[in-house]
Amino acid sequence: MKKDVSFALNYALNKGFQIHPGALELLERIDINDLEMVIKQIVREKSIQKRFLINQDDLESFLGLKEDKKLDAEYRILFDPTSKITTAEGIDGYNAFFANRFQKLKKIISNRPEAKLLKTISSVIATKPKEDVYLCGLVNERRAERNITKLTLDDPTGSIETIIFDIDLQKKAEGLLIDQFVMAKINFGKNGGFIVKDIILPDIPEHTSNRSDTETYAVFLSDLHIGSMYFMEKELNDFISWLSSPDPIARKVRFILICGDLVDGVGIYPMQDKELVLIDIEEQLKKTVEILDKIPKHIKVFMFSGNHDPGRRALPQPAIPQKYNSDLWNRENFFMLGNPAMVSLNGVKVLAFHGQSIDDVVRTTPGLSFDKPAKVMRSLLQARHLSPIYGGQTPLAPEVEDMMVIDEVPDIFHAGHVHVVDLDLYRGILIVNSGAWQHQTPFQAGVGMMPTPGMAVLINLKTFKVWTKDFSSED
Ligand code: D5M
Ligand code: FE
Ligand code: ZN
Repeated sequence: MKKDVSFALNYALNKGFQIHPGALELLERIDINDLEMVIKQIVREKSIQKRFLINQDDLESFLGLKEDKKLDAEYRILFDPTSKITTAEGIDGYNAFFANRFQKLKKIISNRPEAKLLKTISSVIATKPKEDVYLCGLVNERRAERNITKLTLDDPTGSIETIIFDIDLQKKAEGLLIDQFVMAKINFGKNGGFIVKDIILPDIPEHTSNRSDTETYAVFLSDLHIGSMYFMEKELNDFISWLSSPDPIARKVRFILICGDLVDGVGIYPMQDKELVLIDIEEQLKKTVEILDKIPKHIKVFMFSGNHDPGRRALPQPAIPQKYNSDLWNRENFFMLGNPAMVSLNGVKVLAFHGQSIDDVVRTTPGLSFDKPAKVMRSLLQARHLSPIYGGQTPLAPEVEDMMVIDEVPDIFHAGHVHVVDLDLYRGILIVNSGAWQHQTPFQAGVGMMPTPGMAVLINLKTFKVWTKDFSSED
C-alpha cells in the first residue's frame, strides 16, 4: 500500500470508520495532493449522517464518477435581456417606456371582471360620472393632507387628481409606489372632486406551480462579492467541496443560480478601493472562474448580473460581457445571463432579479425593512413590476419595452442584493432571497444592516421543500 493512502486509511480508522476494499482501490487512484481533503470531507459528512462505513459508492460520488442518470437536469432560458437592450433617448424614450409599462400592465389587469368598466382618464374628467367607474394609471403623486390622501394618476390620455377619504384605503395608498400601475374605482363626488372607492393592484392570480418530475435540487446563491476584502472565500469553497461530498442532497444538486454581484467590481461606491483585495475587474473575474471551476461539471451554473458586476449599471442589465473574461462564457456548464432573467429548470420557472429596487421600496414604504426582503419581493409581485420607482437610487434605462414588468408568473422568485436570507410563499410562488457570501461591510454596520452571509438555499424542485445550509459557522 502506498504511504499516502495509509494516511487516509489511518485517519478514517481513527475516527471509527471502516473502509470497503472497493473504496480503498479508488483512494489509491486519487491525486496525493487531494487525498487529505477528500478523506476529511467524506469523514465529516458521514459522521453527520452517522454512517461509519466508507464504500465505493461514496468515493465515486465524491469524485464525480457517478451521476444519478435518473435525475432530470433539463433547462431552458425563457427570458434574457442581454440581446434585447435597445435604449431609446431623452424625453421621447421615457414617454415610450412608460407607455409600454402602462400597456403591458393594463393587459395583465384586463383579465379581471372590473376591467369591463374601464374608462380612460380623459373621458372620466370630461363626463364626471356620478356612478362608479374604473380607470387605470401610473401613480404620479401621493400626498397625505390632514385626514385625506390625494393621489394623482396618469394614463396616456391625461392626468387626474383624486381624493381618498376612507381610512383603510388611505392605508393602502400609503403602500403605493411612485410610478406603480394601479386600477382605481372612482366617482365624481357631490362636493366636486373625484373620490376613490377602491384601489386594485395587478397582483398574481392564485398559482399552481410547475414541479420537476424528479427530486432534483437547485441551489440559490447571491452576492459573492469576489475581490472584496470581506468576501468569504473559505466558506464558499467549503460549500463547493460539499457539492462533491456523499451527502445525499449534494448528490441531487444539478443547478446553481447566482443572483448577481458575483464580483465586488470597481468604483461602485465612493472609497470602495480601500476595501478591495483585487483591484481590477479582470482579476476579480479570473478569481471567480478559478473558484467556480471547482463545481462538478454535471451541475449547471446560471449567473445573473448585479449592480457590482461589469456591463452597465441601469436596469435591465446585460450579462457580464465576454470581453472581461472569456472563460466564464466558454465553460459548458456556465450560463451567463442578464438581470432580470427567467429560466426553466425541469419545467420550474425561476425569475431571477438581483434586487436593486428593494432599497428604494424599503425607503419609501412604511412597514418594510431590509431584514425582511421577502416581504418587499411580495409587494413587487403584487405590483407585477420589479422596479416601479423611477428617479430613486435604482437607475432604469428607457427601453422601448419595459422589461421589468412581471409578464409571466414564475414558480420561484429569486433575488439577492440586501444580503439577508429570507423566504416566503405567496399565492403558490416560492420567494427566495438568497443572502450573500460577504461579511458585514463597514457601510452596512454604519446603517445597521445585519447580513446573514455564508448560507446556501437548497430547493427540491419536485416537493419545493427548502433547506438552508449554513457554512458560516464551520471552522
Ligand atoms: O448592496 C448591499 C446592500 O447595502 C444594499 O441594500 C445596498 C446597501 N449598500 C451598500 N453599500 C452602500 C452604499 N455605499 N450606499 C448605499 N447603499 C449601500 P450591494 O449592492 O451588495 O453593495
Ligand atoms: Fe451585493
Ligand atoms: Zn447588490
